[in-house]
Amino acid sequence: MERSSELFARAKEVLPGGVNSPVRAYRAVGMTPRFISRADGAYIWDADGRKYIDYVCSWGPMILGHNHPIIREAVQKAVMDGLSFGAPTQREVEIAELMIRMVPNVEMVRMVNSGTEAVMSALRLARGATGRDKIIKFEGCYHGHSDCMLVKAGSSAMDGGCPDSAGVPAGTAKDTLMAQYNDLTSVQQLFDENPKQVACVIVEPVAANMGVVGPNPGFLQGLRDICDREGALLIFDEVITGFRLAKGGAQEYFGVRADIVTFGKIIGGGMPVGAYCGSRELMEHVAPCGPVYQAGTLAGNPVAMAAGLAQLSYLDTHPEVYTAIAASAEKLAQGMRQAAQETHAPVQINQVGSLVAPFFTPDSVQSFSGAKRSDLKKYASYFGNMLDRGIYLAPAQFEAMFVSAAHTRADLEQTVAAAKSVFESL
Ligand code: KE4
Repeated sequence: MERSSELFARAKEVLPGGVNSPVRAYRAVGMTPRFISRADGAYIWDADGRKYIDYVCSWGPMILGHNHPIIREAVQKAVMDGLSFGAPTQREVEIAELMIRMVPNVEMVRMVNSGTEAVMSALRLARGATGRDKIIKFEGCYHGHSDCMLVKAGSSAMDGGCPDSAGVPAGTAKDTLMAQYNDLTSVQQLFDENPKQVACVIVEPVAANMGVVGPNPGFLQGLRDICDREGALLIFDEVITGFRLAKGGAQEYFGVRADIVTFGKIIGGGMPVGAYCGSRELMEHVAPCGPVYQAGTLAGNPVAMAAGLAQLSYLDTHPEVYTAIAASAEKLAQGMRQAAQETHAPVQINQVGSLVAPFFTPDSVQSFSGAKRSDLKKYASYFGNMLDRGIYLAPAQFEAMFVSAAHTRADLEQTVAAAKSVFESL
């Protein structure tokens, strides 16, 4: 681990915490982060040459595995024509047409450069279209780092103990109202307390930034019904679930219609891409058509579009990927549950589609309060022991395991065996 240690020492001199995104610093698990030098298929190699089975998958984008030849070749070809023009290109039209074909209830797309930017823009659109200021989000859900979303946020905002970030003015935070995931009463109560003031409800259709917690039956449709009754917009933040749960994402998977859908991760194929989508009527509020301003130098970047178009086109023509990754995740989850039972370890394994997460608690986890009961010290110990066994997991409890089309049966069996040996030591 010498090379990673050396690099981390240097990194901490020039990057806050030695990283460009907090979760990568391994603070939640109290270890020196592994610096990664390359990746291929389901595997990554660290700077010291150690190989791991990768369940981070760049936090979701690598649904087909790393370094997929179709995506690599598309990028290599695109690069030959230039890196960026700041002008409209054919590929932006092609990927938007494809996304509209794959995703229900969307008629227009606006490309941005990250999930954060997609959510920030979607919230501005919701406020601009409704003329209302307040937003309802759910405690423990994470929607990127725009100011109004850094209120009781999930993901690594939880790890650093700063779910309410410094630097967010009270004037901003006051318009962000907090509900509880899987609790429709908490949502209705906020509408009752703020009549005709709520522009939108934003939700991760599957909460994957508190570990993985799926929606209870009726929860998402309940949000749809409340928003319809209250004249608010429903935003599905599908930065993780988009093009992962199904071709059409969570709207297709759960059969619930959102007004605005945000994407990231998978739609960039590993390159920096985000998007927000909705009906023509809504999206034509966005500049230059309408008064909601949003812009970006590298939005729709031709190389990034080439990567995203290659990945989405593959998913569109290979729908069998979805049944395969869900089956792999089910096998992984079942194997880990059996390992927990055989070792009498207090571990819950949640799984929705190709998303999996362990919680170190004897009780089932169906809410954020349940997720917070997980023993974080046990998670840290599990993480370190799994790393030693060649399994690369999220270095924090409040994340997800991402299963890709590249994970083989042998990879899954090796992962379950490693988990069992670690559970025995808990
Ligand atoms: P980005 O700005 O990181 O591209 O996307 C923000 C975002 C928005 N919405 C959801 C549901 C998300 O999960 C994310 C980002 N996910 C985290 C992982 N939990 C990215 C990893 C990181 O922060 O380094």
